[in-house]
Amino acid sequence: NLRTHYTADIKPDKVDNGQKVTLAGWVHEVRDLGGICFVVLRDREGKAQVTLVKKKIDKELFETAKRLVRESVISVTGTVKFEEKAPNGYELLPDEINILNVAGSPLPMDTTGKVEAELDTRLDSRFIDLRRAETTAVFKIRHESLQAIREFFVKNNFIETATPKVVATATEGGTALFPITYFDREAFLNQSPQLFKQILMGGGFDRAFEIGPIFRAEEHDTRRHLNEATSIDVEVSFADHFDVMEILENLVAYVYTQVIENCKSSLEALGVELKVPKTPFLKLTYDEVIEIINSRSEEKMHWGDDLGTLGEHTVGDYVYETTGESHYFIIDWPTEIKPFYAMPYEDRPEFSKSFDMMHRTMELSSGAQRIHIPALLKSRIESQGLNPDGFEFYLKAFEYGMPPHAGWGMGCERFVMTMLGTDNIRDTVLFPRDRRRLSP
Ligand code: ATP
Ligand code: AMO
Repeated sequence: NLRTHYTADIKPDKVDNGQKVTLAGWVHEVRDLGGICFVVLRDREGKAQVTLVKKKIDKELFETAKRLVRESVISVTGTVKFEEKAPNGYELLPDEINILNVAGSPLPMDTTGKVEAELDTRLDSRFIDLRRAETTAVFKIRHESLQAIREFFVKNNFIETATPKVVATATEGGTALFPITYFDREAFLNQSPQLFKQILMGGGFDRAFEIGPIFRAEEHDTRRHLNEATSIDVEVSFADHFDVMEILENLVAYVYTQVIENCKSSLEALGVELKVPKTPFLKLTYDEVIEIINSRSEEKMHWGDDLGTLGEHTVGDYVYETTGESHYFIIDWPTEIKPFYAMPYEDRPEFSKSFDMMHRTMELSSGAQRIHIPALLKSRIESQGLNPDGFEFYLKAFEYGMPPHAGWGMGCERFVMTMLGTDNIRDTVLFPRDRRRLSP
């Protein structure tokens, strides 16, 4: 048996004092004090101190321990001794140390946290970086978030779907496509499940969600853009934008609750104290947002402009100062700056039934009630300068009984990033893809 327990499982309520256990992991540190040698073994869940007293132990075992190379993989069988002075309240008195693989040295980066590595170095050596407790913590929380998101959708009667990532058309104007060769034709990596999730509404799925990759050939190099991101997508029939905003804010609050409940040690490792956002989130109209920006910021904004980064921060700060909350919605955007599928208000068609869900620091999600009337949809595609021929497969679904529907998409990485206050979106992806980075 290479392992019987994780280091974190050795607790008085689970293991007896004096019990034999086998731990496995990496050599975090070796401290040879002459008469006594401490080996710190690290696994996914934490660290354990292996204590070897020279006078009491087999000479060869003591020599093996002393000579262990940092970050080598070992398995240690020994006796548990609960000991208050030891780092986790116990130490392991070994009978056997099994070296499973020796690590080279010097290491490409430090794992002890004594030397702060650059993000680029960390990403280049992700296999080492992931051994750091802070990095593991981010991905445990990302895992818990996705788990909670699925749970929320299942509880709320959604069907999980998977739509193609190799497609023939664009969906989101403004961001570029990655072309690929598909046999003898040109195809693209999908920017969003948008068209497919709408077709599913025509198919009667009623409430559908998807968690999957989206690809955007955005050339800018920012702290919040990736070229491959994970999108959480939702579409709901017989619903308007207000209905799906309510689903979104409840989802956000639910995930925060679950992470607080289930990720205590990860949050602690990151020094993050989470507070569940209060629902319902504040809703500001686009017009109110212009007023806030123009009265509080140097950057002037005209009707029909998209929000710049400075504008986003001005409004985010305003909301935070007045409500103490980071999340809010911007609703009723000009129809002309939203994608073709957003439903205009019947009585004031220059405004659309669309929204962005914002965090104080950035946009987290966009959504809208969709156009379900085929003639209107076709004319909106044309007036955005797109060719309806490319959308034939999509438009067809609207001709034979498409219910009114609404939905949204939220970037998983931005969600995790804002939750944890991470500086760079690349910290929330195992192997980020950006303009420069194509491997690992
Ligand atoms: P979406 O997710 O809908 O694309 P977003 O918040 O990512 O929304 P985009 O429209 O993608 O915003 O990108 C525009 C934002 O990115 C603007 O806020 C702009 O300030 C910022 N931006 C665009 N190009 C650059 C760049 N080269 N350097 C820094 N920031 C940029
Ligand atoms: P939008 O283009 O606003 O809307 O994208 C939705 C959300 O996806 C995330 N996101 C990104 N995250 C990291 N890097 C990127 N390059 C990137 N691009 C997008 C953001 C963003 O808010 N079809 C609509 C959604 C809908 O209406 O259902 C859409 O794609 O968090």
